[in-house]
Amino acid sequence: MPLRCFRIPFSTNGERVALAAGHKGLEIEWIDVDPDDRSPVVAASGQPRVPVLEADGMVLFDSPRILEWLEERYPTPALLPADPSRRAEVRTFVDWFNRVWKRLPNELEGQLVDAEPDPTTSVDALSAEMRAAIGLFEALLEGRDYLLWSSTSASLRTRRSTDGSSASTPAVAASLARCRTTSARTARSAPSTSTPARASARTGLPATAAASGFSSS
Ligand SMILES: N[C@@H](CCC(=O)N[C@@H](CS)C(=O)NCC(=O)O)C(=O)O
Repeated sequence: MPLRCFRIPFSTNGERVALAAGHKGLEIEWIDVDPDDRSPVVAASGQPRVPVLEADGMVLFDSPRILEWLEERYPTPALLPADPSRRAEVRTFVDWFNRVWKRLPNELEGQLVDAEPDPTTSVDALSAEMRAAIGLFEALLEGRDYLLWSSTSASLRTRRSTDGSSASTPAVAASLARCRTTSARTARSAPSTSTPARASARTGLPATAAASGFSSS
C-alpha cells in the first residue's frame, strides 16, 4: 500500500515525516499543497493542517501521531529506543519541544506575518530567546551523537528548528550534519514544487534543504 502525504514544501511538521520516512527507507508520494488553498487537505482529512498521511486506508494528521504510526507499522530501523524508560524520556522531550520550545518559532512567524502581531513580544525578543535556547541543545549533545539517546527520533523532530547554529554550538552543528547525512542517503531526488503537484521521492526533501539543513521556518 503506497504512502501518500499532503504537505507544504519546507514546512517543519512535514519535514518530520520526510525525515522519518527517509530514516526508514520508505517511499512517499508527496502531494504539494497551496498554502492559500487547503481544500484538498480538508477534503482528505476534514481539517486544514498539513502534514496529512494516507496509508493502509487510513488518514492521519498531526506529525507526532504520524511518526508514532510509522514507527509502529515500520519498526525497523527504529526511531525510538527499545527500552521503555528511554522511550518515555524521548516522548517526554518531544512533547516539551512541541509545546514549549516550538512556541518560539511559531510566535516569531506570527510577528512576521500576522496583520496584528502580539504586542507583548517582538522579533528581537523572540530571536534572542531562541538563540539562548540553543545552548540547551548543545548541552544535551555533550558526549553523545544524538539528543537523549542513540535513537534519532528526538533529533529528527527537533532538527530544523534548531538549525542556524554556529561555531559557538559545535555539538548541535555536528548533530545536524549527521542528520543531513542520513537524509541525503535517502533523499536523492527532489520533488516537483508545482501546486498541487505529486512527486515520489525517498523522503521528498527538496534537494536544497537536504544539502543545507533547511532554511526558513
Ligand atoms: N500539530 C500539527 C501542526 C500542523 C501545522 O500547524 N501545520 C502547519 C504547516 S507546518 C499548517 O498547516 N498550518 C496552517 C494552519 O495553521 O492553518 C503537526 O505537528 O502536524
